[in-house]
Amino acid sequence: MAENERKKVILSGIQPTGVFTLGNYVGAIRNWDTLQEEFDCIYFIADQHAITVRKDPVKFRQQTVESYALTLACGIDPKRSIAFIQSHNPNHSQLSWILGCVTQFGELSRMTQFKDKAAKHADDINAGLFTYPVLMAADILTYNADVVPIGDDQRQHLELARNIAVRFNQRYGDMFTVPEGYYPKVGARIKSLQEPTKKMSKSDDNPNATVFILDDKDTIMRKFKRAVTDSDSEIRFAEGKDGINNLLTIYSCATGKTIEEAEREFAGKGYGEFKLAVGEAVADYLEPVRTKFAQLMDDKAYLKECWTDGAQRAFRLSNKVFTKACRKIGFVDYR
Ligand code: ATP
Ligand code: LTN
Repeated sequence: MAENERKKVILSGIQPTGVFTLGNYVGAIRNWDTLQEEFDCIYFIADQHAITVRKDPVKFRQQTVESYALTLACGIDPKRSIAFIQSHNPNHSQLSWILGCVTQFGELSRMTQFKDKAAKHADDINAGLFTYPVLMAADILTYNADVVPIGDDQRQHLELARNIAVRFNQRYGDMFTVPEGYYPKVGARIKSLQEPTKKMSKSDDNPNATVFILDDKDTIMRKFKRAVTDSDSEIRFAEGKDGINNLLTIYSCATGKTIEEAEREFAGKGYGEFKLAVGEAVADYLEPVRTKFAQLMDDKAYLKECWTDGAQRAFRLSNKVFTKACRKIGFVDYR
């Protein structure tokens, strides 16, 4: 790389809404880890996004700390990357206000996640739930991030962030980098083990639907044994075989084998045997994360040191962009 060429900036966030799932890990976080080699990476716990749904403060604080520890346990190196907690850097919400003024009501009304969450929490359809994608755009644009690794469900939000960046640039002159999404080829949408047409989600009410990355081996095996399949008996990836397709995808992600290799390995074998093999593979795959998490949670002082340093570095970086955006729109300079 030439000296004057900057490394690309990668940025992503995850909500501290509970223990991360196998879906979060495969669809997002394990890619965050690999990308650290090549890029300048910024990763954060999106606690401001999480309060769009009502939370118990004590539990929420604990979950935010655990989520931060989990990202480190999943391989994020707080020295190589900037790893912090969103609310520790005020520039996100400051820029969000500005971006909200170039975002249309109609655009936000079309967000499917808003419609889903509004239906699910009909007694609390707050303004934050509605403007959430603007805050997400600010998260990304305040660092001029080039690439955003996310799962498939966040595609629409990223598209909006791109539109906001383009519109701002047209109105006020070149300012923001228009970010690209980075979606894993396999595993961009891991499905629920119980309803394999739905995505695997942290907040699913059915405890057998979701594998959490801190589940012990017995729990993982039990969940896979109960996974919904189909009335056919062939282990192959095909239209209409959602349960088996999901298990093949999970097996492929956990072992590094391709879907075709997995199909060959299990040709002629029964669903029961296959489910056990997927369970074993996932338990082995997640074991190092559990061990590392336990070590990190034993050292709160270290965690605090990491997120404080992360927030300071994040603030310095984002402040350059934020200050420039303020000038562009005509706010009076005071520095
Ligand atoms: P919630 O159930 O609270 O909505 P979630 O499980 O959808 O949570 P998020 O914090 O919204 O998790 O997502 C974190 C990251 O994980 C995002 O990049 C998202 O795209 C990705 N992700 C979430 N669920 C899946 C899934 N089932 N498969 C692949 N990636 C996923
Ligand atoms: N909205 C995302 C989390 C998130 C995010 C971001 C992801 C908040 N800000 C910026 C990428 C970039 C979610 O719920 N998964």
